[in-house]
Order: sequence, then structure tokens, then C-alpha cells
Amino acid sequence: MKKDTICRLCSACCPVEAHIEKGRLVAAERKSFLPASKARQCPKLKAAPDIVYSPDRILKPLIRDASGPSGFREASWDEALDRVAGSLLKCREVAGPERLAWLRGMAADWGAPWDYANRLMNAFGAPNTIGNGSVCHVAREMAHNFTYGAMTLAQPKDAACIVVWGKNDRNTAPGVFEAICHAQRQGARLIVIDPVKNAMAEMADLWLPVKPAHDGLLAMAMIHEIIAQDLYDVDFVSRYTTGFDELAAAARPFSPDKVAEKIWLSPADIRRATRWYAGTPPACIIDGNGLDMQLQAFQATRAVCILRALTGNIDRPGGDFIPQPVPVRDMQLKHRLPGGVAPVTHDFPLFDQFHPTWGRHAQSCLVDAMVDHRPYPVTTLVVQSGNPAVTMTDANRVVRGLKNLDFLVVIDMFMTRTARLADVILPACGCFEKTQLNRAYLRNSPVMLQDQVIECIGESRPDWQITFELGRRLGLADAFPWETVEEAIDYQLEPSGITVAALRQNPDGLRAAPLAFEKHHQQGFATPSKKVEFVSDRLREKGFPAVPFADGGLGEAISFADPADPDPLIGMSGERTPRFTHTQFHTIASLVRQEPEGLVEIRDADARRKNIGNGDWVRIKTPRGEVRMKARISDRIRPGSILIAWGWGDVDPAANVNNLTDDNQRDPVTATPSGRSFMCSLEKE
Ligand SMILES: Nc1nc2c(c(=O)[nH]1)N[C@H]1C(S)=C(S)[C@@H](COP(=O)(O)OP(=O)(O)OC[C@H]3O[C@@H](n4cnc5c(=O)[nH]c(N)nc54)[C@H](O)[C@@H]3O)O[C@H]1N2
Ligand SMILES: Nc1nc2c(c(=O)[nH]1)N[C@H]1C(S)=C(S)[C@@H](COP(=O)(O)OP(=O)(O)OC[C@H]3O[C@@H](n4cnc5c(=O)[nH]c(N)nc54)[C@H](O)[C@@H]3O)O[C@H]1N2
Ligand code: SF4
Ligand SMILES: [Mo]
Repeated sequence: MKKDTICRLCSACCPVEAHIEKGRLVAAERKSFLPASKARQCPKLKAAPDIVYSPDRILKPLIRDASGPSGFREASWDEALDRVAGSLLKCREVAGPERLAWLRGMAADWGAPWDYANRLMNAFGAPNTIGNGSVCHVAREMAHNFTYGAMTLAQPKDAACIVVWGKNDRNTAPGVFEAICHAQRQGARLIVIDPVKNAMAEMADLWLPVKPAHDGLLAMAMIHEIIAQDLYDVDFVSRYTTGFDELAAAARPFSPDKVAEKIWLSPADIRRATRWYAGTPPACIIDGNGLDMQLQAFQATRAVCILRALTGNIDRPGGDFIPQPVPVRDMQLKHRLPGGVAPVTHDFPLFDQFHPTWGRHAQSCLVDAMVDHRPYPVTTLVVQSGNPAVTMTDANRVVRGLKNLDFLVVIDMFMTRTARLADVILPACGCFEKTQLNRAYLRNSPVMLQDQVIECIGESRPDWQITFELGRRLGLADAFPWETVEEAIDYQLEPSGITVAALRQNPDGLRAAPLAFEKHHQQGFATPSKKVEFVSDRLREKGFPAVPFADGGLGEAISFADPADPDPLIGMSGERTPRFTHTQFHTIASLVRQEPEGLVEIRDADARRKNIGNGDWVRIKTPRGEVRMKARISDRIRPGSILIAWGWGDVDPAANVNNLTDDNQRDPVTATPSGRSFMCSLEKE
């Protein structure tokens, strides 16, 4: 039997067809607009049956029990949920609702599961539901929102020029990669801005190997060039933007000649990229995680967003589309959160409030609360679908914080480094075992359903069910009246007129409104001025630069910039590979066979100077900690930088890049630490 669903083994959320035999998942195929022979294969999807039926899955609730060999004993769902509910109620009663937090990783999706977690916490009166968006795309999304009111969605398939800026869709979003390849075959130009010569850079017509974390200066130089050479769309700028003169003044110090050397590029390449981008309409910019995890994440992304508007590419076919979200009911019950309970993130109010359903993502603040009791202690924590002991910045500090807790609950499928620290582990089922609404499809029509195709493995349960049952045990039955997920989804989708039944009949999705471009002609943009805001009064009022980099370039771009080491290197956290999702799947034999270990890549000249050869064990150090890995001599990076494989820290804590990263300095708007690049030292073991 074949069944349509959405794969959620990573956040690309690809529509797939699952093959089921006798109730078992035996294979799954990505749907593609290309013929099967040309479609991009995904190794994780190919390994889906190995992941689903992995012997390492947690199949029963576990409760800490120091007397047992594993440190845990199996428990019934009733006992485990009662234990969790009892601890949450006690925390609220004895210490106050602020001391409880719910931390979300990326895996269970940011759609309905995130709404349900917020719903439970708000109804419980607890303000600290926190996601990891300060290091992922929520910080980027805020920059888009503050510029033109929504996060644009690039349209590479119909573009004549595509700029890929810190994004590696070949490995992380195969559908987009296929669209880029298709456009290139139709003659589109491809510009890749990435410090690493990855496979996308190899395909590019022009590759700009920018210095890590210095993208903001590059974007400002491009803005400067567009204005200086009159390459902007005069009609769009005059009708639909605010603050052009202020932008022009802010960009004046950033001519390519002045900026190029600082960012490891040539003025000629910056000019060429700018001329191509501005002169080849329609053009789109695909921005990615390379722009996140930077100390200047917000301003840099805003400068990139301004490029889209200066060139008039916003909401044009082949440009950058303003999404048409499906109208849904807000599920988060924010009105039930009593006044006067400030979240740990309250120093980042703009980030907390920029979007009606994103909620709070300044996750570093949670570690401050656990470790330093700033602004107050958090003592009870639920971690859902994340592995913060490995994935959060300055992981050693995070682990100290997790160990400080009175009570830790982990909702996961596998025994991660985080789960090992838990008092109770609730076994979640995986994406093929549950029905849910994904954010990608709520935010951009058409909406599609992630539909359960097999029964839950063992006693594992879907996140929705775990949250609803916990809510009912906390006395919140009124907030969770639904017996099935279909009822809950139908309730959420009601304003759109779309139902689960209709979605099941339309696996290619349903729209609430017909596809439309250039919607600003009728409705403007969803900003206070209804225009694209080159100048943002909301930022100015809070003391931030109203135009990006109007303060001349801000402080240091990356952490540990003044090390004692006489021969420091820039350490970069590596790109994602197609085999793994962050710390996940590193015990799945069929995937590990294809990629058995993580390596640190180093340039030949740097390696010679440090007497390092291919395959040598090396140690990488920063003031925060150390990583031990084998070296590979590589020409994918610039001299003076190294690339450290990402995601191996769960199977081997000594290989965790986040042993090195710094959470002391943060972007002032989004609390984003410099998790992607930092100064470090490297020596042969
Ligand atoms: N140095 C460095 N740090 C980084 C990054 C980097 O590139 N470099 N990337 C950052 C980014 S962008 C992100 S998004 C974060 C990711 O950070 P995390 O979200 O912590 O990363 P994962 O390792 O994917 O952990 C997801 C966990 O969810 C579990 N899981 C999978 N499916 C489900 C499900 O359906 N339900 C439940 N309950 N659990 C499930 C998995 O078993 C896994 O343990 O890491 C960030 N940290
Ligand atoms: N296979 C797989 N797919 C995934 C994931 C996964 O773990 N594995 N994770 C999912 C998640 S949560 C996310 S957030 C997305 C991320 O998706 P992508 O944004 O595609 O993620 P990355 O490959 O980490 O980073 C993209 C590129 O940024 C570059 N980069 C690093 N530093 C800089 C910089 O300073 N400037 C510039 N311009 N570029 C830089 C890297 O070299 C890399 O090529 O992928 C999602 N899809
Ligand atoms: S890229 Fe692969 S793992 Fe990620 S959602 Fe798509 S098919 Fe699934
Ligand atoms: Mo992410």
C-alpha cells in the first residue's frame, strides 16, 4: 500500500509517498517535479525504515532509578505522566510558575506541536516556553518581518539570477536544490556566498568566499554599489519603501573598495555579484543558516532583505514571494497567561513579540536562568524534541545547567546525552507514526497534511497525545478537549474552511486563497508604515540602529577575537550533510557506513605549519573547551580557517563543536550567540 505524507526527518518537510507492507514502513520516496531518474535522492529518507525500527528507540516511559544498571526503570504511561504532572504542579505551587520551562528543539516541527506546548504552558500560567530559533531561522525571520512584514520565500525555479547566501540546499532542502538546477539549465545565473567551497559553490557562476560572519559588511557594500551605480528599481523604491536617503547615507562608508579586504573578497567580485543580481531580473536570494548563529545575525539579515527591495524583486514571480498563510485559529491561549509573570527572555522584547505565534526563542536566557539564576532560577524543565546538551552554544555550560535542575523531563525517541540526565523520559513516536500540521505548510499555502502511515512503535506516543494527556493531568482538561488529533486540527483549521478529511483527499495540498503575486499593490506590506522599511522606527525606539550598520559596523563579528594564541585560526561549525540531522541518526548503521566519522578540514599551508598530516588526531581549543578529531587536508576553505564537522557530539562528546562555542556575547536584538564561527587554536595531538 502507498500513502502520502510529509517527511519530518529534517526540517525540509518534503512531501513523500510511503510504502507500507503488512503495517510496516518498507520504503519512502520524495515527490519531485522532476522525473524519478533526475530527482535528488535523500539518504535519510532511504534509511527511514532503519530509523523507525532502530533497536535504539525508546519504547517505554523511563523513570530515573539509581539502583538499576541503566540508571532508569521502565514505567507505565500513567505512572510516568503522573510523576511529571506532580512535579510541574509542585514547582508552580512551591516556587512559582516562572521556575518551570519548556524547551523545544527542532524535530517535532514548529507547527501544531509548538502551538500545543505554548497552549499547555500558557494555560498553566507559566511564561517560559522557549524554542531554539535564536540560532535557527526565527532570528532571520524577524529581520525579514521588520523589513517587509513577512519572511519571503525565494522562487528559484522561475528566476533569471539566484543568489544562495549561506544556504546549502543540496544537502538540506532537496526540493529547492532541484529548482535551482532546473533554473540553471534554463540559463539562470547562480551566485553562491559561502566561506566554504561546497557543492553549490562548485556549481556557481560566481562564488564569493566571504569571511565567516562578515556577511553584513558584504550586504552593505552591495547596497552601496546599487545606489552608487543607480542600479535600483526607482519605481518600487519611491512607491513602496521608507528611508531611502537614510539608507544611502548609512551605506556610504561601505564602498566595495573599502570593505573588500576586511571580508576576504575582491572589489571586482563584489561589483560583479551586485551587477548580476541587480541587473538580471527576476532575481531571488535564498538565505540560510550561514546567516544565523552570527553576532550580527539580525542586522546582517536585514541588510540582505533590503537588497531584495532595492532591486524590486519582492513578491514577483522568480523573485522573493510574500507567502499567503492559511488563516487558522491561534491555539496558544496567550490570554490565559496571567500578567506580571515575566519570562526569562524579557531583555529581548522585540524578539519575543515580533510574531503572533513564534513566541520566545532567546534560548541562551534559559541557560542563564539554570546556571546563574539570572534573571531568576529555572528549576524544572521539559525538553521536547531537542538535544540541548549537545546542540546549544557552550554545551559544557548547558550541561551544568541541566544538572542543576530539580526535575528534568525529556520527550524523545532516543537515549540522547540530554535524555541521560532526565528524571523521566517520555518516548515520542517518529514522523511516520503521527498526524500533524507542519509550520511550512501553514505559513505558505498550499497546506498539506503530515499523515500517520504506520502505528506507533512500542509504547511510544505522538507529541500531540503526550501534551494533551499531560495537560489534562495538570487540571487543564478544558484546554485539551480533543480525543483525536483530527479533532484538534479541524478546530485549528476552521477559519480556513479546510478539514483533515479534505486534506487526505488532496495530498498535493489545498489553498485558502488563489496564488497571487505583487499583493502590495492592493494591501501594502505588513509593517507599521505599510511599506518596506529601510528605516525602522521600531528599532530606533528601542535604541538599535534603525538602518542596518548605521552605527558604522558594530563590534566584533565573531567570538574570542583577541586570543593569546600567536597563530589563531577561524573555527567554523561544519555544514549539514545529507546523511544526518544535527545529532540524529549517528547510530543508524546504513547511514554511518556512508559517513563513518566527522573530520576537521584544514588548508595544506596551515597544516604544514602545524605539522599536521591527513588522518592525524588534532585538538581544537577555545577559552570554553576542546574538541578532538582527525584532520583532513582540504582546499574547500580559505587559509586561516578550519571547518569542524557538526553533529557528532552525541555519539562522542569530545567531538562536539559546541564545546568550543561562546554564549557570552549575543546579538543585542535576537540573543544569537556566535555559534557558527570563533577564533580557536589547533594543535596536533
Ligand atoms: N555548533 C552548532 N550548533 C548548532 C547548529 C550548528 O550548525 N552548529 N545548528 C543549530 C540549529 S539551526 C538547530 S535547529 C539546532 C538543532 O538542535 P536540536 O533540535 O537539539 O537538534 P537535534 O539533534 O536534531 O535533536 C532533535 C531531537 O529530537 C528527537 N526527535 C526526533 N523526532 C522527534 C519527534 O517527532 N518528537 C520528539 N519529541 N522528539 C523527536 C531526536 O531523537 C533528537 O534527539 O542546533 C543548533 N546548534
Ligand atoms: N541533511 C540535513 N538537512 C537539514 C538539517 C540537518 O541537520 N541535516 N537541519 C535542518 C535545519 S534545523 C536547518 S536550520 C537547515 C539549515 O540549512 P542550511 O542553511 O542549508 O544549513 P547549513 O548547511 O548548516 O549552512 C549553509 C551554509 O552556510 C555556510 N556558512 C557558514 N558560515 C557562514 C557565514 O559566515 N557566511 C555565509 N555566507 N555562509 C556561511 C556553510 O558553509 C553552509 O554551506 O537545514 C535543515 N535541513
Ligand atoms: S530532506 Fe530528506 S530527511 Fe529531510 S524532509 Fe526531505 S526527505 Fe525527509
Ligand atoms: Mo535549524
